[in-house]
Amino acid sequence: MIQKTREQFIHLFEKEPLMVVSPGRINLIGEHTDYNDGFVLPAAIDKKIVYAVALNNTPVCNVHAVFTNETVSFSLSEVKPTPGWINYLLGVINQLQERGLPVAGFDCVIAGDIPVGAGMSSSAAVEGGLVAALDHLFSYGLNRMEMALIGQKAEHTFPGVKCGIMDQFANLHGKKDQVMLLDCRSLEFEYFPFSFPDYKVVLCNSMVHHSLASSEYNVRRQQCEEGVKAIQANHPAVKSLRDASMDMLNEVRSQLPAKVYDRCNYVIAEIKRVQDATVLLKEGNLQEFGALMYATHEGLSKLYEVSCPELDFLVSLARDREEVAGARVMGGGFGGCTINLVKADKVQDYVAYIQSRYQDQYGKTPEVYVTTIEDGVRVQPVAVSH
Ligand code: GAF
Repeated sequence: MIQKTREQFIHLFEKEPLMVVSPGRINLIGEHTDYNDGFVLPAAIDKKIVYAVALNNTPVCNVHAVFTNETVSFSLSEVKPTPGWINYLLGVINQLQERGLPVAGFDCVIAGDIPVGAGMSSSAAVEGGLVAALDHLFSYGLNRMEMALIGQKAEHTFPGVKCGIMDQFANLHGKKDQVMLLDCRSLEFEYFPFSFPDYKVVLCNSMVHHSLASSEYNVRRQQCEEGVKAIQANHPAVKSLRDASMDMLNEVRSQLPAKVYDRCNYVIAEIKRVQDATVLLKEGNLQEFGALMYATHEGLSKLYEVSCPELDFLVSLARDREEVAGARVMGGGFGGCTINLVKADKVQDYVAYIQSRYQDQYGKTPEVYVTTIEDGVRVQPVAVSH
C-alpha cells in the first residue's frame, strides 16, 4: 500500500513525496479510563493510514483520499470544521496554526486499511500521521507526546469528540511487539514485551457502527465528571475518578442518578483492573489476564452501557471456546470490534466458528483481523538522488 500510495501521488502531483505510515491501535485492557486520569494498555498494530505529502509553494492544500476517490482542496486562511474525513486533517492544521506553527500549502494522498468505526482508531491515525508529516516538512521539532496532544485537541475541537489521550498516544509511541502501560495523568509510560508466541490478537468486527457513538461518548465523560463533583464534597482532594475509591463513591450513592453511579463504579473498578492485569501479563499469566478482560466486558456492557447485542454475542461465543484466553469490546464501543486472545494454532477454527454463528444470528459475516504489534508513526524521508 505504501508503494501504491507513493505512485498515485507521483501520478497526480508529479513530484516525490514524503511517506508516512500511521498505525491503528489495539487496547488490551483499560477502556474509558484515559479521560479519568487512569491507566491504559494499548499497542500500535499493522493496520494503518498511509500519507504521501509534499509542499506545493501555494497557500492551498490539495488532499486526495484513495478510500473515497475524491480530492478536497482548501485554503489555509479558511480552516474551519467541515463534514467528512477532511475534518480530522483540518482539526490538526487548526491546532498547529493556533500554536503559531507555520503551515504552508501541501499536496497529499491519503490511503489506509483501518476499518472506520471499528474501534481501531482510524481517526487518531489520520491525525498523528499528518502532525508527524508536517513536523518533518516544517521542522517544528515537536516530540511525540506533543504531537499526540495536538491530535487529541484537534479531535476535541473539530469532530467534537472529547476523547482521552490513549489513541493518539498509542499511534505515535507504538513499538514492535511491545505493549505500553500509560499513566494518563502524568503521561509517564513503560514498554514491556507482549511475548505470547502461542497466542494471536484477533479482532472480530461486529460490523455495527452507531451514529450516536461520539455524542454518547461525551455523555459518558460528563457522567464521570458529575460523579467526581459529588465525591469532592466529602473529599476535596479527589480530582478525578483515578483518586476515588468505591467507598467514597458509595458515600454519595443516594445523591447520584443510578446511571452516574454505575458509570463511576465501572471506571473505579477498571482503573484497578488495569494495574492488576499488567502484573498478570508481566508474569505471563494469560489465563487470569483473560478473565479480567471478560470482567471488563461485563462492566462495559452492564454498567457503562457502551456495548450492543452484537458485541455481547461475540464475547459470549468467545467464552465458550477453550482456545480463547479472554475477549471484550475494544475502544469507545457502541459497535466496532471485540479483541480476542486466541491460541495461534486454533485461530482458523475459531474464526470459522465465529463467522458461521454470527451469520446465523445476524445475517452478516463479521470481518476478522489477526493483528500484529508494530511501531508507531514512521516517517520515511524522501531519498535524494545525486
Ligand atoms: C476512544 C477514545 F478516543 C479514547 O480516548 C478512549 O477513551 C477509548 O475510546 C475508550 O477507552 O477510542
